Amino acid sequence: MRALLSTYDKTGVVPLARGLADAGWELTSSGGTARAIAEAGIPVTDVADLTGAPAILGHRVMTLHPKVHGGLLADRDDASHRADMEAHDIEGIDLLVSNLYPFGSDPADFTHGGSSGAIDLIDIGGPAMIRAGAKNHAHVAVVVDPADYDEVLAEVQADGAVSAATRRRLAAKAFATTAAYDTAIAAWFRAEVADDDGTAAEDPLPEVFEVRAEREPVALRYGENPHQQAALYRTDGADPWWGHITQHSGLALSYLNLYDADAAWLLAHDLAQATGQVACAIIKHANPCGAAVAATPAEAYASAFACDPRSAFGGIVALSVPIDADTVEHMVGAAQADVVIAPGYADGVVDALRAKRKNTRLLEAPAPTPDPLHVRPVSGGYLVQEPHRFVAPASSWRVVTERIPTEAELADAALAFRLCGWVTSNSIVLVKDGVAWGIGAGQQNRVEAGQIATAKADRRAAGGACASDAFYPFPDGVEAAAEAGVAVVVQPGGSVRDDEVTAKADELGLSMLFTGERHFLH
Ligand code: 93A
Repeated sequence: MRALLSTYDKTGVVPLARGLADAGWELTSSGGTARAIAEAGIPVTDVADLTGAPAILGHRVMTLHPKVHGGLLADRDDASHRADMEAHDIEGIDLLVSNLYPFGSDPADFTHGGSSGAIDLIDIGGPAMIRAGAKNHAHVAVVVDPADYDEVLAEVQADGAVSAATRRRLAAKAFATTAAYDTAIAAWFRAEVADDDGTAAEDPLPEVFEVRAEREPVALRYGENPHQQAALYRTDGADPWWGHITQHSGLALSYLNLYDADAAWLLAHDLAQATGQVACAIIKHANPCGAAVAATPAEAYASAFACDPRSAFGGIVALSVPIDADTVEHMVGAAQADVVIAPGYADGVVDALRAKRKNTRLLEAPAPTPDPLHVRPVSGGYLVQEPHRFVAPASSWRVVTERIPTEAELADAALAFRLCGWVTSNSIVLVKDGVAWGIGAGQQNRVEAGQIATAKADRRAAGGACASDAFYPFPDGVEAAAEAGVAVVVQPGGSVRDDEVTAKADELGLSMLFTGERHFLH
């Protein structure tokens, strides 16, 4: 049995080679991989000795040879293939172990065979072998992920070969990997071309978008976690905002980048539309860690960032209006964002941001269009509902306490309640003067959501508003709000203990509003 090993990421390759050699397999390997294996004292043939052709063109042509591809593609059950193998002295390859040049990483860090630069990060020989072996999975096992080495070696040690079922599974993974690799390259080219001629990439993105999310250094490789494969699909007939992105700078988009960018984009637009002001939202793990409305983008950004600077690191920043030079001054001094998304960038802004944060993905996107339905997967199916929306206007809310809120408090209450609807339940949001100062997200009880919001706000919401996405079942939630120093509490109402909760608000000198509308978000 013969294995061909050609890996850029050499993780685990030596123990795998040793195991294969111990099981009696012959090993062939490309230059650097062969060196690593030979240095460990394991017998290995350099692919150049197999082909009789040295690596040429600065290693651009190394494994691209009929003896390699013949060995990978030959159907050993086909007499004519066997005759060709015989005639051309081709030996079958039973196992291919390969992973690719880290396209999408910094070209300055890449030197391989004397070549460097973005173009030379495009691996040609590796994908060709992977696709060839995966096509011929009836005879060849293709391993593209060091995480699969142990399982493959165990099968070899137990049975002398890799099973047909494993070969099939590995082939599917192999094609997913090369597809993701090529879509990352295509995305990079699209951005380069748009950059060159100064136009936005006008073509909508392809049906299957370039997201098989990202693993550094190989772009667009996985889903929420590295062991999950992923892709983004467009619903038939939908024309989502992300289909019209122009990416001005930064790394390729990952699964979570897109998920969080969607949340940020929808929230920024909803707040802008609801308040008539400029809105900024900063998202981490699908929840806002900052949100503000203001007269200018610089002010909105600075306020949103001030909410929770620690959490904003690596976040997704969305602004409802184009980003101007003033905003950039705040941004370059603030924690790095993974993604910035805006309807546009003033002259020089992209260059200024790119110079400071070359990895940050700078996206220009049209306004989001509402989906007619909200679809969420559950095991074996989908839950479908009308999309989340706010129906009851603030004018319909009821003051239930002795104290009546002021106009300014009402405005803060309206923003806080709106925001609460965009925060995973149970959620409590504290707002003062158009800025969220405390966001408590995703807690299993409302009191702790309030405590988190109160701690984060650190008295900065004093005199402002506290919103709860659902009713307070007990008076203790109102006590947490009072500790934040807010003047008004806004909540749906509807608990069997509404009287007790209202009495507590009266006792603490707070105003309280019932909206009559719950805004759970899961
Ligand atoms: O430059 S290439 O596209 N030309 C090739 O013929 C080729 N064959 C394998 N890159 C090629 N590879 C890649 O080299 C593999 O995909 C792998 O990432 C890397 C392993 O090279 P080495 O063994 O010399 O470290």
